[in-house]
Amino acid sequence: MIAALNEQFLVPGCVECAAGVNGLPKAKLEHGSGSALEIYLYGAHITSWRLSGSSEILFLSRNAVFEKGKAIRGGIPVIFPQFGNGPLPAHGFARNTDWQVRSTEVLDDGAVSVTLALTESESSLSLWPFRFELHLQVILSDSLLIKLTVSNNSESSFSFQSALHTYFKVGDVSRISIGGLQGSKYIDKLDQASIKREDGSEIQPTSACDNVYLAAPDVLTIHDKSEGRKIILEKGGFREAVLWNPWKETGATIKDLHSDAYREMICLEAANVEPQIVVEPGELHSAWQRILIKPV
Ligand code: TA6
Repeated sequence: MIAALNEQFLVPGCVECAAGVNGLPKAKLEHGSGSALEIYLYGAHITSWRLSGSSEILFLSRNAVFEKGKAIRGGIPVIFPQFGNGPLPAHGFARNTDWQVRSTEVLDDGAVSVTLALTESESSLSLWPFRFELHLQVILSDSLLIKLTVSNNSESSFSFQSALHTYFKVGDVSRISIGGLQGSKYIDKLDQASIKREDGSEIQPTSACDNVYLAAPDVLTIHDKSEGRKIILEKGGFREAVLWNPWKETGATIKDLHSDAYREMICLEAANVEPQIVVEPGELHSAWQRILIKPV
């Protein structure tokens, strides 16, 4: 399978497919700036991104399970068509499904691009009775741009939720601050889903948090004092932003999180949670996030 993938999609020095953990196929992307990324076809799941000479930017649990039927813990899970719990499996089925490579190329500006696709299957139709096509385009340069397009190939409209559930690696979660959310209304999922308003200009997590910021600003930051860097998350077409850290007690109940993993991770997620996005037959919806890293 790997040989066939490289036969069709190898871009020497830029994109190469390889066997990852447990033999699961992945694509390795390399950019001239020294930036490198890995994405598994299973779940179209980015598991690693690092800049030249920098440490890993994404958190990946040392207990992550690379097996069909279980989402990889960390990296950037692709959430579709449901966010969180509901009638479908938690966070939907896209992250637990094999995607197909659709294209690989070097763009005019030298950025390295791979597009993965997912369409309905008997399994997805049994859960969610709609024909669709997802495209995840990953564009690697000295920043990371990810575009998620949802096409409705059904005879009727459908509504969905989506997210790029990014796990950022941090030096020490007690020494980070999240900026850009001041004044935003949010659902506090740890306090009976009560609606609150963020009054802090910089959020410094000191305990478990699970907040869905509604119609959140499109430029957010994570200041990681331990790593001496600022992570900038820009988004478009994703209205919400989700901030999550399970902290010590809940973290200890999550089997595929290694011990005390909460200390070295923060999830800041571009998402569409509520209201759901409605797509008419033959129409599509696009959303994107770009992550930039600045030394501070
Ligand atoms: O995005 C935050 C969240 O919805 C939390 O409520 C928590 O459940 C987290 O996602 C992880 O979900 P998972 O299904 O990957 O364990």
